[in-house]
Amino acid sequence: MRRALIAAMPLALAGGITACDDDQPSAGPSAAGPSTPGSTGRDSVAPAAPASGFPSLRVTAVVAGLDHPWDVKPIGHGRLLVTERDRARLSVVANGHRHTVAYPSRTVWVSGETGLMGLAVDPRFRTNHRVYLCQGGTLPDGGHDVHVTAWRLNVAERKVTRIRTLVGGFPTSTGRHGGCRLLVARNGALVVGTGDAAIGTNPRDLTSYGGKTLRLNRFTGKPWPGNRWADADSEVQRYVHTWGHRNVQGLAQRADGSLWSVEHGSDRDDEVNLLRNGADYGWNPVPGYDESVPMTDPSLPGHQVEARWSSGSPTLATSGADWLPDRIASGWGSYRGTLAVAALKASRLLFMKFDGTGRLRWVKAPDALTHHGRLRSVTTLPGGDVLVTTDNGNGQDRILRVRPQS
Ligand SMILES: [Ca+2]
Ligand SMILES: [Ca+2]
Repeated sequence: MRRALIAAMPLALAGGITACDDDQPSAGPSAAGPSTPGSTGRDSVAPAAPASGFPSLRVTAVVAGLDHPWDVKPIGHGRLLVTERDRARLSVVANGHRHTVAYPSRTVWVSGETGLMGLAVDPRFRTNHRVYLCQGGTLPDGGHDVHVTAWRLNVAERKVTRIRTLVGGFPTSTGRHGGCRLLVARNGALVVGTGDAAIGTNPRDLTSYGGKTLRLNRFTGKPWPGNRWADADSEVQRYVHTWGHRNVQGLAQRADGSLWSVEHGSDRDDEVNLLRNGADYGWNPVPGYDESVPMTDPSLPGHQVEARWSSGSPTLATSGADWLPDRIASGWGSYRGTLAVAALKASRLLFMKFDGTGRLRWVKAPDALTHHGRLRSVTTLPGGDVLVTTDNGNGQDRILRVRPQS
């Protein structure tokens, strides 16, 4: 695992580091990364995917006419809730049609990669109608933050009413590296993945919300009692679940309960990480914002957790992710139980097979998901189909539904 990291070093030392960006619209499909994920980087140690057992995939558009959709979640009866980042628009999609939900879009601070981002639906939505949104905001002093707010969707699904802001004051700069992914874990905790706001000291500063995953009570907004530093003097530190991240763009919980994150690399090494309470993921881009440092730097004090998958160079700009069903009856064949990861720059969907210990076995990027441009978020539906959002802008974006063909 270490070998490929070292192999990537001369690139960094050669200077001329240009931060990949990540989230800047590029040339779309033509900007695709390597056609065979695993041809570079640490994943090269993984065996090739099995030669057979993969069903063909049927990809259909659920809805079109979106602009940078950031997250999509089912709310029952085939209906979907979707956020769009730059328009700061919240919508319900039903039967192929979209309607706008009344939501105070004007209060959202939209800048660069920040706007209306992560979305989570309460597990008890059917009775409490609660949803959670992560958005940029403007502070009373004119500065900006990123914060997470609980809302109630009315029965007609036409408007949301603010319940309370659960946690906020996440650092910002230009809007770059604003996070922000949400997940309600099966233990009931709300998990939040943040970005480092392109401020070098944030990831290792346990009194900053930047470059972390956080866990909190989704009703009270209080830090999750199981957090490693739940009793810390620092209010912020009580929320910290993991630290040393660059820009967490994906969160997913495996059937075994383990939590996984996805983040963008700098000019190399996008990462998929297996999250452990209190652990350090090794990003420390100082002094200033020095992106030539490794995505996981073991020379830092203490133990830094290596990624479970890393892109090597070039990056693919991996973003949202979700686990596929593990049931044989799901029809996913050899894809079942894989982590499906959307890639923006590489414009594809990566299916990553990890064994029960979390070791990478193989990666496969089927052709059926390489013709849709940049892909941002992945949501596995209760029935086993997968939703993927495109991120090409200009009002041309769609939510795609991916279904294995039997
Ligand atoms: Ca790392
Ligand atoms: Ca160390």
